[in-house]
Amino acid sequence: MPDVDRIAEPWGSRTPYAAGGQWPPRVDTFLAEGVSTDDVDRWVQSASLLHSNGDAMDIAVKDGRIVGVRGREVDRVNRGRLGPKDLFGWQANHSPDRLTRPLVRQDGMLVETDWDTAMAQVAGRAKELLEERGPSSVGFYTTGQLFLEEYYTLGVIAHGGIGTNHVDGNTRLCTATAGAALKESFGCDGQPGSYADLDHADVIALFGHNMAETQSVLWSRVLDRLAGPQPPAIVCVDPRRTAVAAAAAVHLAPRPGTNVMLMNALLREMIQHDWVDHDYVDAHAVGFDELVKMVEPCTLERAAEVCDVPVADLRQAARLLGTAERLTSTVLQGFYQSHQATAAAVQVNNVHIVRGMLGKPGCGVLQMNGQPTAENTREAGADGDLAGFRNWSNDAHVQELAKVWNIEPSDIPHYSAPTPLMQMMRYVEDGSIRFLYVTGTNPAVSLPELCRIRSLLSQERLFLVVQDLFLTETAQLADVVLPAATWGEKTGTFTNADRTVHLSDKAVDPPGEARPDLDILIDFAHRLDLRDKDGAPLVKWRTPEEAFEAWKECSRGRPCDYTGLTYDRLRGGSGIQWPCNDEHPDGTERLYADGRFWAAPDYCEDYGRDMVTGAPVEPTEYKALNPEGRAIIRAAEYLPPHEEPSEDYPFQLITGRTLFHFHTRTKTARAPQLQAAAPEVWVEASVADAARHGWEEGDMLRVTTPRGEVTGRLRVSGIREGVLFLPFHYGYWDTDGGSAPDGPGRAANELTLTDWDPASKQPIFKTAAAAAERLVGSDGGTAPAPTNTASAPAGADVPPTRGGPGATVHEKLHHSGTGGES
Ligand SMILES: Nc1nc2c(c(=O)[nH]1)N[C@H]1C(S)=C(S)[C@@H](COP(=O)(O)OP(=O)(O)OC[C@H]3O[C@@H](n4cnc5c(=O)[nH]c(N)nc54)[C@H](O)[C@@H]3O)O[C@H]1N2
Ligand SMILES: Nc1nc2c(c(=O)[nH]1)N[C@H]1C(S)=C(S)[C@@H](COP(=O)(O)OP(=O)(O)OC[C@H]3O[C@@H](n4cnc5c(=O)[nH]c(N)nc54)[C@H](O)[C@@H]3O)O[C@H]1N2
Ligand SMILES: [Mo]
Repeated sequence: MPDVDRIAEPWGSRTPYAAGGQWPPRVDTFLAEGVSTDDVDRWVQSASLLHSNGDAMDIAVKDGRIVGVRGREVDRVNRGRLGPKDLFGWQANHSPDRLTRPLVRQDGMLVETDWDTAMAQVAGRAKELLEERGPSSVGFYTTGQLFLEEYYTLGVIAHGGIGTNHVDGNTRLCTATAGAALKESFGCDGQPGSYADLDHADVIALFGHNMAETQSVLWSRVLDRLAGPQPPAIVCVDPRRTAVAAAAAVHLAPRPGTNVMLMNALLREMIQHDWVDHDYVDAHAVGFDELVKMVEPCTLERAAEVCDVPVADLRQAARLLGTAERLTSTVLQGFYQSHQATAAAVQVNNVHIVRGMLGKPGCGVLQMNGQPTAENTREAGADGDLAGFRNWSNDAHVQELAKVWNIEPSDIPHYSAPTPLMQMMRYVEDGSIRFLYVTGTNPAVSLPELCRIRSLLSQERLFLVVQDLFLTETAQLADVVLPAATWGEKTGTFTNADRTVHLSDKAVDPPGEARPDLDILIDFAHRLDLRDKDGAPLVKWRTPEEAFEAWKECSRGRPCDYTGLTYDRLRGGSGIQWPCNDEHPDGTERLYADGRFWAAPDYCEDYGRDMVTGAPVEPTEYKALNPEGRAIIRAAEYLPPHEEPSEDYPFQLITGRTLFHFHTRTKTARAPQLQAAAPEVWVEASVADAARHGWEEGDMLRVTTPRGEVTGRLRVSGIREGVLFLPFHYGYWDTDGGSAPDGPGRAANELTLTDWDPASKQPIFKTAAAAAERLVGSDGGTAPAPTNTASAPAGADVPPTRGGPGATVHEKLHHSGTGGES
């Protein structure tokens, strides 16, 4: 049983395996200092919360406190492995600065109060506004980090009770494009592929996805394939030299914002060589001819120029995609957070449709999620869509939902598409939304153009409710702050990026008076006296399990059918993939195995949108285009990014994440091993740009856009020339007392722009024009950036990132026929 420093070696020991084999187990355990396995009172089943991979784990409990975690060997997702955030992140639960009592604003200050007073204010203000201004004055902004039961309850309250169309999740910033791209191509959300496809693939292509850092356990699976017989070839499309790029057979590092051109050229090359499964396309798809026409002008030479990528590399990538026998693709923020997000993501679906590579082992497309429960936000309708992937523009779907909720169809807002978050913020700005209830997200750090966001969230006329664990940057602007229980302190289910449903059981009590989000939402519903059409309470459940049972009924007959699952079935073994029902009692590994899609006009979730204007496709138009419910090949023309470099702002700025932190760091900054690995913001620039400007590792740089500025030390990394990178984790809050040490000036979103993809409405975090200048020299210091990630130094001698004894993790390796210990 090796002991491994899992900050220094984030992916742990290798367990190589061959194509088509079973991924060998490896059980990772981390316990607090001084605690041994014998000391643990009980192990409570859960799954990881700090990304979308759904690594199954057991929580170790001793004397009513969480003292560690252990991976679950039986689970299909991770077979016992855990990533650095899984291993160390739980320590934040016990942070001394957790919120333990509700806070209300009095004479400008937030002061502690009791639950009754706080909730009376929340419900009271909502009622007043509903009477004076109607449902459109009320908005809800939630997350991808609560549980399914909580989203479903929130959706029932907002859509079924209050009747507002202003409901969205931070999934809008995250996986709105995953949902949109799946709807465009297959008529419905739902991940076609499965993680098990990685076991079979001979080519694995990652499009704008730094899997090594953002789904580190899934990357271990790829590394184990690479270390075994018949390794797959990796194709990486990313402007940074990530660990994925380093492992790739071909690394395309395009100019940010040129993904559609790149994809069109790859598709054109595939069509030219006739690497097309014509039988599949003829039988199961519409739109192929339009694609052929659209990509015709996009030669490799033209793409090489626009994307600034060598022709030979494009050719090699096209050959790999075109001749793979089993192709698995993943797509994430490098595609989703840009101006043609949906159009680009859809081209990856097109590669799979054109090659007939869907629904077979090794032939998956994974339009990834980012957050642990983002899938549930979308299924349950907390992102504004109607629960159960129902189509808001199909009256029959609205009627069906009204029946489930026992209300009138006219009570459910469906007169127009749901209001996306950035539009909700506009309504807050112009004063038509007067009440905003924020759960589990920190928009004062995570939304673009923070200067604007701060000013509109702190307006007098807006009543802002923030439900969180900590007094975040956003909570500090609130009128009422509600202390929530979190993972480990409440029970619920969640679904990862490959449709695997896990149960997370309560392990310990929440601190002080903190309450589960579900309880708070139900309390809110009762105080508003929301009722169904027979006068019974609209929200009829009290416990998570009752909420789950209610959700199951809502999901019945829909693609995300949960009717075959129970809490009991989810305990003890592996997570299970939906749909799980009478027809698929053990869940469903891959969708569309029979070439049949959920795209029939009367069943589909969405009729799609024009990917350039964003206008919804009319039902009649959709019926004419796709009467038989086939896969839809949607072609798109490349359009240049909206904000291009200029003389004043010569760089392209991209933002994103690093391995050791999660988002705005409310949890990972409170886990010492993770915080130490990346304690402060930094700026990345290329070797060529550093040389040109005479900059060196550790110099203090100021990065500016028309929206604001950020200062941080320079890391000269393997990023492409002309591009700067900033991690977006660092707000103005800090761990040493929740104050604002530097004030604004370190959050990447001071710099980003208010703009979005027309189809998915996902904001653009990955292309902005920026300037950079040196403020002071390095003085021998280095950037506070990890050395074993995409931020690895390109040349300078920087001490390697280590966790030390406090980061030692036990790994139990198995010796079996399929793999071995390294
Ligand atoms: N460690 C860690 N893991 C996480 C999270 C976290 O905060 N920390 N968050 C989770 C969440 S919610 C999400 S959404 C996922 C996100 O996971 P990822 O999408 O993998 O992460 P990002 O760093 O946002 O972006 C991925 C890559 O896109 C590249 N990129 C930027 N611009 C372009 C472009 O124009 N074209 C292409 N092709 N690539 C581009 C960047 O260089 C970056 O390496 O991670 C999840 N996992
Ligand atoms: N510049 C830039 N900006 C970005 C991105 C980027 O790549 N670049 N990525 C975007 C993406 S993909 C995402 S997902 C967003 C993430 O942005 P946010 O959602 O703002 O990030 P988090 O820090 O995860 O915020 C979650 C909040 O929920 C709280 N919380 C945790 N568990 C619970 C719970 O059980 N109940 C309640 N009530 N609260 C809880 C946490 O303390 C935290 O304050 O950021 C987006 N913003
Ligand atoms: Mo995300």
